Amino acid sequence: MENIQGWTALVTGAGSGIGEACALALSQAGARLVLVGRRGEKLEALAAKLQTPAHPLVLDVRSRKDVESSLASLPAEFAQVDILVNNAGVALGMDPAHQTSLDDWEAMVDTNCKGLLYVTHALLPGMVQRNRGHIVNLGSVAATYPYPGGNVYGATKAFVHQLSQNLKADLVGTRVRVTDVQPGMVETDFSLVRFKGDEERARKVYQGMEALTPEDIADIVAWCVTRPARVNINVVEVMPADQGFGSFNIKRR
Ligand code: NDP
Ligand code: 8X3
Repeated sequence: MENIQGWTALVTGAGSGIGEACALALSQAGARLVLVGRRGEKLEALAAKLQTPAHPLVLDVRSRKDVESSLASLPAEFAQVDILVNNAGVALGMDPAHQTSLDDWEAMVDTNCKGLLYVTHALLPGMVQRNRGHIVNLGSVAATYPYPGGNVYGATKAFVHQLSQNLKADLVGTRVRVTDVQPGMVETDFSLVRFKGDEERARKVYQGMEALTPEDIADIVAWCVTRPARVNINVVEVMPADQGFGSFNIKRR
């Protein structure tokens, strides 16, 4: 088992949901944490709960300039990032493609794809140089299974999947690992954000079924990064027992 005691982990979107649970789990496993997100108060509150040193970093991953400068000037004790959890991500809207806002599409691409790239590009060379690292990307079942209204959100997660596989291809022979964790329904603020603060609509998504918890996903992330160094978990797809697959949607006339 890989002992990550004293390693440095950077989690994007650490202020809530899956990111927060991952930060807690990695701290419990002994890692110091860089906590990235846009709401400083959430990051500060989490830092106060962790048992290991933590550095809250207010940062919008969509800003290439800010990502580059912030990650190049991390305090010395957090500068050598060993574990990157690319978790920050959004789904915005669930309307059919011809009725969506281009701003929403662009925000999803900017966050889920480009933001993830900026952070990865900043941290990967150091991991390779030190010959130690693990990038865990938060993908989704939406990368594989289409659903009505999933249009660009699913496409961004397909990007995350293929990028993860291609990073893995480039990193063969190094001790830098890459994992794509693809959850189904996890009860977080995800749907509240997707439906722009409509609490009633967000609640209905998880009504009458038992969704996964952020801790379920954090448990998987912690398991992936603590496998022996020779083991690379490429992909983990996970759904609630209460979630399954739909049939083809046939329009009959
Ligand atoms: P949350 O909305 O709780 O978490 C998303 C986090 O990302 C927030 O903490 C948010 O913080 C942060 N974030 C969003 N945009 C940015 C940005 N531009 N820069 C920095 N941080 C940002 O939802 P989840 O925990 O559910 O989502 C986490 C990841 O898991 C996402 O990538 C999502 O796509 C994925 N996922 C979620 C599933 C689910 O059912 N919940 C299923 C499959 C995958 P802040 O607003 O403060 O910046
Ligand atoms: C989130 C899971 O099914 O809502 O990525 O798209 S789903």
